[in-house]
Order: sequence, then C-alpha cells, then structure tokens
Amino acid sequence: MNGADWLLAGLAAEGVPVMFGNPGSTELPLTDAFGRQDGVRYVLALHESVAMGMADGYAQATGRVAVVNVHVQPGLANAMSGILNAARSRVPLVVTVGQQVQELLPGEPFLGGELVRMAAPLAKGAWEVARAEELPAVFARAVRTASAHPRGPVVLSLPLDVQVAAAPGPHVPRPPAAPSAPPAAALDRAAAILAGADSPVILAGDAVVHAGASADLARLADRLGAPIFGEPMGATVPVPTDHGLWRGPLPPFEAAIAPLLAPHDVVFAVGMPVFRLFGWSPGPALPPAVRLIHLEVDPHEVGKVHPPAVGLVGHVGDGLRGLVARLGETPPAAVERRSRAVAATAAARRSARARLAREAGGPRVAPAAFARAVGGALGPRDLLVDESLTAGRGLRAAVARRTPATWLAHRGSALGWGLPAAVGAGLADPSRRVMAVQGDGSLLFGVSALWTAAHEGVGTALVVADNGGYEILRAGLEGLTGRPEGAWPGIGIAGPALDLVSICRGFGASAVRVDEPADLREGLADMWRRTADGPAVLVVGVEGRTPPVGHPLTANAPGR
Ligand SMILES: Cc1ncc(C[n+]2csc(CCOP(=O)(O)OP(=O)(O)O)c2C)c(N)n1
Ligand SMILES: [Mg+2]
Repeated sequence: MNGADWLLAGLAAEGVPVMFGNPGSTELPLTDAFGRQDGVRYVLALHESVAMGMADGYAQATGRVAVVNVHVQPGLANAMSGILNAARSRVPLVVTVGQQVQELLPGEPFLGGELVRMAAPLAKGAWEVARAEELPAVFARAVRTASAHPRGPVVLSLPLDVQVAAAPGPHVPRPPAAPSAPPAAALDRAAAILAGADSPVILAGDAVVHAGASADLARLADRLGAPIFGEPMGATVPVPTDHGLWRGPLPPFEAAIAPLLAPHDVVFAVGMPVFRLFGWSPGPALPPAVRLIHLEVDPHEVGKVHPPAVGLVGHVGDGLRGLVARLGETPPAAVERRSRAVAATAAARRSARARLAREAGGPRVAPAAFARAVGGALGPRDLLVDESLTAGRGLRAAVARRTPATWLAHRGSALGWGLPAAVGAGLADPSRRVMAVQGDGSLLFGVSALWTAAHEGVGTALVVADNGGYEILRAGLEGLTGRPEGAWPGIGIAGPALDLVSICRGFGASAVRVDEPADLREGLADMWRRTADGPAVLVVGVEGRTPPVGHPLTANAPGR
C-alpha cells in the first residue's frame, strides 16, 4: 500500500464513496490506485470548476464532506471559482491537489509550484503533506476542518513522492467537536430583549439549515409572532416556504433592506452575515434605533459590521432552543402579532403571484411566464437547483412549497455552479428528480457537466432561459447609468446565435427548444420523460427586460 492507496482507504473510512476530479501527470499514482480498491469511485469532470460544482451539489445534498482531486497549479487555478462558491455557501469540501516530486520544486518545474499560498485566501485551510508519515495527521485535520461548523472547502497538496511512498498506519475517522452552546448569560439577555420587543423580526441564513435547526427557528418565530426573512442570496431556505411567517429572502442592497426592517424594534439575525451585500446603495440597512441580536456559529461574523446589542456565538440550534425555552409561554400580544404577520404574509404572496400572472402574458415567453411554467413543473420532492439569474426572478413566487432539501440556489459568486451542482446532487441520490435552471450565459460556464451526467447515467433535467445575453448586466448598467441601453460591449452573446440545443446534444444530452408560450408546459413534461434516458435539456427562448439593478455610484455616493 502506498500513499495514494492510503488516501483512498482513508476516504472510504470517512464514508466518502466518490471522488470528483480531472487528472494529470501529478496524480497518476492516485489514478493507478483506484484500480486496486472499490471503496471510492472516480467521477470525471471535463473541467475543474465543473468537478467543484458537482462536489458542491453532492455535499449540499448529502450534508457530508465531498472530495475533489485536481491537477497541480493549473487544476487548482481552474478550481478556485468553486472553492470561492463553497466558501461562500459553507460547503464541506476536501480538494486534493497533485504536486511535483518535492526534490524538483527548487528548480520550478513545469508541473509543480506553490499550492498552499494559492488556495489560502479562499480556502478554510490549506496544507501540503511533506512526508507520507504526516498523512494521518494532515488528512484528519483536513476532513475535520472542512466539516466543522462553519463548514468550508480545504485544500490538501499531495506531492508525487508522498503518493508513492510506503503508507503509514490506517486512518481513524474522528468527527469534529460540535460547537458549544452560546453562553447562558448572553442567552438570558437576548431572551429578555426579545420578550420585551413590540415588533421583532427574524433574519435567518443558511447556517440554520446547516445546524439542522429549521424546526427550532419556526418555533421561535411562532413564539415571537415575528416574520422571518432569509439572508440575501441564501443558498437555501431556512424554513419550509409555506410557513405562515416566511417572507422570502432579503434583497442584497441596504437601501432595499432598510424599509423592510424599519417597522421593527428588534432584529434577531441567526446563522448569517449581517449583511453580505451585492453592491453599494444608500444605507444603513439597519435603522439606528433598532436593536440587533446576532446568533452565529462563525465568531468572525458577529459584530463585523453592525455591533449587536447581544452577540451569541455558538451552536445555532442550541441557541435557538435556549431562546425558545427562556421565552416560555406565548403571551396574547405575540399571538395577535403572529396572526397579523401571517395575514400580511399571505397577502404579500397573493400579490406576488398576481403580479407574476399579469407579467406572464404576451406573444413571447416572458421571464414571468418562464418562472410560472418551471414552478408548475416541479413536484414536492424534486430538487430545484437555481442559477437562472433574471429569468428565474419570479421562481420563488411561482413554485409550490420548497424545503431546505428541495431548493438550492447560487450565492452570486462564480457562475458555472448550477448544472454541475444538480448533477452532483443527482449522483448523491439517483431516486429523486433534480432540475437545474440556468441562464444561457451562466450555462456555458459549466455545460460540460452534461457529459458527466450522460457518462454516469444521471438523468438531470436542465431548463435554460435563453435571452441571448447577460440581461442581469444590462439591468445593472441601467441601474448604474439610468439608461436602458448604451454602447455596451460584452452584454450580448447572440451574434452569432449560440445553438444551445446542439451544444447540449454534443455533450450527450437530449435537448429540445421551445419559443412559443403555448409549448412550454408540454416541453417541460417531455423533458422530465426524457430524463429516463440520461440528462435532458429544454432550451426556452425568453424575451423581456428586468427592472434596473443597483444604484448610480457617482451621483449618490459622496466621496466615491
Ligand atoms: C465566473 C464568473 N464570471 C463572470 C460573472 C459575472 N456575471 C454575473 S451574471 C452574468 C451573466 C449571466 O447571464 P445569464 O446566465 O444568461 O443570465 P441573464 O442575466 O441573462 O438572466 C455574468 C457574466 C460571474 N458572476 N462569475
Ligand atoms: Mg441570459
């Protein structure tokens, strides 16, 4: 047994059945080792960012560490976008990277170079294994670091000489210690403020889901009679979306957050940064009179921008349960507040659906019509993986009940995550239907995942909103300049028109295009049927503009 065999045995011992990757000469001992065992299967991606997206979807679908292997500096460079996405979404990934024989490194060989420093700014941790004897300690630390909350991607550099050296003793899996509960005294203070609030509001992020604490969050919201907003551009939903107090995610701009928080005297933010914004707008998001209570597993986030009246660092589930226990019986005022909030939520949902219905008409497929059709094609157990940018804006209003297990969204970092993540989630559980929704532009960053899906026999459904360009950036330019059009390069991708159907077929998927609103429903039904034979694509011609995004910087931002 050599170092490469040891690594695969270690992964098998950790219960990791799949390694995603794209190989090169610095990983050949590892490639060779796959044939000597059957605990871990290799899933080939045609580009490292696709391998990363697949591992990301696999990890988010299973809630467990997923593993990727890439090829020395070029492979790591290509994987960095996926490391960024995983860091933003707190996804537990171990990325192993082949490294040149260490003896050659001083000569700066072709296949070799600094990996740890390359990964450092984005990865949660990065280490190089200098000797095979270090493998047990460094590998155990990598898995533990990736899977300890807040989770994240780590990088492990494996020199060729370590891969071929005699293996050390076997790996013994040891899960990381769970975060401890927030301090009791701080919970007491937070509970007292919440109990005295006239109009509390809850902001909840992905870390609630990572802690398995959705039901605890719902209990606290019910006890307080407080509406729940999601964090801006969250990867998932913190409670099932049919909960009477769920108001959808916050917008990612301060100017748009402020009016939503203004009616409230206490803001309870849990399991999220306060706030990860998309761009500048006039702030602040938190009205000055408001009192903030912030419960987070990541100490770095508490007080980072907005100093809380009470900061609670620790296990998100323990914190929520601690607050519910301290608050006790629901007083009549909270019961009343709850029924008002539930009525307001229902009214907001009705008006969002009515607006979508109004905007869905017309001779072409409008974004609203696209969202309604896609929403209508999803069953309660189907997983929706959303990287649809503008055409999917209406999806949240259009789709029926989603839970943390049936909704995964792009966090607005590196494009090319969606389709690969859907394929990864499909590999994790072949028994469930998975649908990726992509824009035409974002699709092309990760389209080769279709080949892996076809190769692995994964029937991923893919719906593409083809609007001939980067509509979100046109809308951003309109927000910036106040003009809907301009001499803007780099926004249209329709000259020449991309033949997305042929492109998808070229990767081994079945693909059909529809442009008529009347054909959309049947097109989607037909797509699901085609998934029986592998990845199945429906390209939809979508027309229609998105309202301006963002704010003018020069006019409204003094000193910028
Ligand atoms: C790796 C990467 N490169 C570039 C961008 C910038 N970007 C954000 S959205 C976008 C265009 C998306 O186009 P499409 O998927 O067609 O959606 P649409 O805007 O048309 O709805 C681009 C290029 C990014 N987020 N990530
Ligand atoms: Mg587009």
